[in-house]
Amino acid sequence: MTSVAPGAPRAFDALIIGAGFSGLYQLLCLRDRLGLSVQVLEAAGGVGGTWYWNRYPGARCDSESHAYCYSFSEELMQEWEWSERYPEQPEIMRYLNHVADRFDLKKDIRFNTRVIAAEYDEAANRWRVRTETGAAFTAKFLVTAVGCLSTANVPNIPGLDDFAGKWYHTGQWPHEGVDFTGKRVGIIGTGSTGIQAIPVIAETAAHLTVFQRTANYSVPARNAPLTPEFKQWVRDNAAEIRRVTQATPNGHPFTISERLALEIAPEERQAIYEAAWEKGGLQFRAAFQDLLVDKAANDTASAFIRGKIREIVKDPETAAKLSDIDHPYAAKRPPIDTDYFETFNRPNVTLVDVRTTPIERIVPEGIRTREGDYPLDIIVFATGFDAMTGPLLRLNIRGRNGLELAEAWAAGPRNYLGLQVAGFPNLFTVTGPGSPSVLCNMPVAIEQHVEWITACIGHMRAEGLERIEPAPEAVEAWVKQVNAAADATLLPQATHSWYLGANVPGKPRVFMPYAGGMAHYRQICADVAAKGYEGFALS
Ligand code: N01
Repeated sequence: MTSVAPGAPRAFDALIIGAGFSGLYQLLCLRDRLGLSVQVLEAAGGVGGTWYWNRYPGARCDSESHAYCYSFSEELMQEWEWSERYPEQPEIMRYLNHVADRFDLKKDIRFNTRVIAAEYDEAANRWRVRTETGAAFTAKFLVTAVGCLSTANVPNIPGLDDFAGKWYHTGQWPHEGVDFTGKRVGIIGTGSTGIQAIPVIAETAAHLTVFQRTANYSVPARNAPLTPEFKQWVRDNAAEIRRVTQATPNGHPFTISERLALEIAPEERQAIYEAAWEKGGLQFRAAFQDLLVDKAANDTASAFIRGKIREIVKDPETAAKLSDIDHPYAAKRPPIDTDYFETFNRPNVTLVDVRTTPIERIVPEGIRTREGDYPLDIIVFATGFDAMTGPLLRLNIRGRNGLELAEAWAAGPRNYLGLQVAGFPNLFTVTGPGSPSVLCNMPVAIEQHVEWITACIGHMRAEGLERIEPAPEAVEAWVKQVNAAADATLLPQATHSWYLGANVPGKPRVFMPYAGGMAHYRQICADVAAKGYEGFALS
């Protein structure tokens, strides 16, 4: 479906913004389980959310495929078969299109429809939503399903407009792809995205220059095709996989060891790290229970990975730059990779440390650092996102009495359970800041939120209630809990991470996701509902 022309507002029971993992399932729940009239407004030309936009070379999920999917439908779990240990971007797009078609969702989604404003009309108890094309919609309930990492952060480096070559942000990658053959390419950023893209770009570029500001840990992904036996095991154990993902703090299908890193002999610990390194993937951080709470324990993991970097990278100077990491392991979102460190052994790859020799400007021919010029044909910005609050604030949401969300959150996000903001009745934010979201395997966090929101709206309809919003005291208490949960971990010690908003100049430094664990959070939300939506005002 294409964009709609301006005209009289179209009225629905609920509007959902976004057609990624969250929006699709929220549509299914509100429409098919509650019988509401629902419209999804989606800026992209298709379903997929983050996977629609992030088509950069090497884009692949770091969660294992058998858990990076919906678990609400046994039939869906049985009929879909993933091909590799980690799903690649095109395969995730096929999956989400399959889900959308299987449940007949697309007929209620308006694509190419970017929301530019949403305002609460108190007298009518309706949200009034406007799109870029001037179309208008109203609904009692507004659900944002806009993702946490969907607002590209292109750094404001002087001279970009004068660059004579082409430049791209990984989160807004052209659908037709980019041909690097024979080109001098520069990439800025060594987060999860850069670490995935760098080895793939290096394969075809004439030369790749990597501009690294903060060195990063990475563990091999060990991606591989799934065997027929494993696929069968997944089908046979679907219920158990679901149970494990719902019971673990991070929503992944593996449990975290009970062992403490410092309670065993160094040789035994080394052997455990070696085995985890060989196994690969995000479960490296599950090798010991205390890696994210005890700095001395974390130092052992950190030292192990730095040792691996120095072993893999042949040039000692490059190895030193790559292993000079300034934060605890996994305090920033830990990447996993396929041949990332190995790529620096290629003759066509150069590492530039822009912490010691900062980028001064972009010139027509390339990038100028304090040390000199790097001539380039293409610049790739793997510079991340205005995370968590960015996608919500750009919707220009106004609540009661015209209160802007940007104003309510001027000092950082403040809400209750990451689900609702005081002064914004009937607005629900799927995986909003203050919820586990990005610290969790996302589909697990999404299903929990969507099901909670659905049950809440179902309850309101059953009880004849019209409005729900959090009490200011509940917000106050939750913000404290979010801060306390973060402070009980090493996560805030990575002072420049996007979890803290530190990657976007001027953004308030507030630890945004809830770090108390998904399973614990699920229980808190269930208890709140069981106590008649404690902390919310319903009327
Ligand atoms: O972004 P990032 P990302 N000059 O913010 C650097 C998810 N994800 O797109 O650390 C120079 O992590 C910045 O440097 P520094 C995952 O949750 C998932 O890589 O700020 N450098 C950093 O190196 C992930 O965490 C998957 O000093 C600049 C990099 O750019 C999140 O998305 C795959 C700079 C940005 O790293 C974001 O990852 C990929 C500047 N002005 C991503 N500005 C899968 O699961 C920024 N940088 C598949």
